[in-house]
Amino acid sequence: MKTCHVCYCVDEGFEKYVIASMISLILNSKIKPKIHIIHNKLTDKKKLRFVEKRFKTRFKYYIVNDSKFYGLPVLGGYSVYYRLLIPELLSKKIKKVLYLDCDTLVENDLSKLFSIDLSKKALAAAENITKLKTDTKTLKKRLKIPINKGYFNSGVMLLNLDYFRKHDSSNKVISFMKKNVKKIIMHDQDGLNAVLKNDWIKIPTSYNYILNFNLSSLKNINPHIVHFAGLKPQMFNILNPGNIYCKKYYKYLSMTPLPKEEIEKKDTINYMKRLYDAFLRRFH
Ligand SMILES: [Mn+2]
Repeated sequence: MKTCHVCYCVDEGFEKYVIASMISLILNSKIKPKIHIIHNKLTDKKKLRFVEKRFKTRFKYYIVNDSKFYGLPVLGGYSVYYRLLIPELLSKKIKKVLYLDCDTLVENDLSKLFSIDLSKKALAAAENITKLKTDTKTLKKRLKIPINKGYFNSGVMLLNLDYFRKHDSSNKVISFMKKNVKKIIMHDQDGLNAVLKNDWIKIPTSYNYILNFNLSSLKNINPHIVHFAGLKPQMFNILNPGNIYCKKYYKYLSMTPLPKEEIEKKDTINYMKRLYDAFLRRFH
C-alpha cells in the first residue's frame, strides 16, 4: 500500500467526529495514511491518542493560534480556516496532501484519488452540491465567479502544496476574505473558490458525497467519501433513522474507549442541547 499524507483540522468539540473519520480512513482507504492534525490549545488530544494506540500509528500534530484569522466571519470557531495553514505547516518535502473535514467518513478506495496529476493546478475537489441550483448561482454572483465556472466544496481537497507555496495562495485567500468580509458566507470555501477559480480540477462527487442533500439518490452510488456537511450524524440520524452511514459512524466510535454517553443515544440529546444554546446565543 502507498503511503499518502492526509490532514485534518480539529478544534474542541469535534474530536469524536475526527476519530470516526480517521478510523474509516485507516480501515477502508486502501492507502497507508500518514495523518497530520492541525489543532488549537483547546483540542482534547487525549481522545485522538485512542486511535493512535488502537491502530499502532503516530499522528503528527501542529498547534496553531487563531490570531491570523481575527476579523473573519465565524460560526463555531476559527478552525474552519486552519486548512489554509497546511502549506506552511507541513514539511516542504510533502508535495501533495488530502485535506479532510472532521465530518467525513471514508468508505472506499482512495488510491486512485492520490494518483491525480495536480501539476499546474492548486487542488482537486468536488462540485458543491446544494439542494437548490440557484444557491450556487447566487454564490458565484456574490463572489464574482463566472457562471460557467464551478464552485467546489472545501471539505475534501487534494492539495498541491508546492502550488500554494509558490503562489502564496493561502495568504491571497485570507486577504481576499478580509477585504470582502461582508460577502463571505461559506467561510474558507468562498475565499478558496474566489481566488482559485481557474486553478482547480473537478473530481466526481462520489469523493465528497454530501449526505444531507443526496440521501434519496444514494442507493445507486457507492461513495468514496461521505460528508455530514450541515447536519452532524446525531441530528442526521433523527431525520433519517436507520441509515447506514450513521450506523457506521457509531460503529467506528465503538472501536474506541470513548465514554458510552458520547457514542449512544445520550449523545443526540447533548447535541440538541448544544444546538439550542448556540441558537439562544445568536438571538439574544
Ligand atoms: Mn464539513
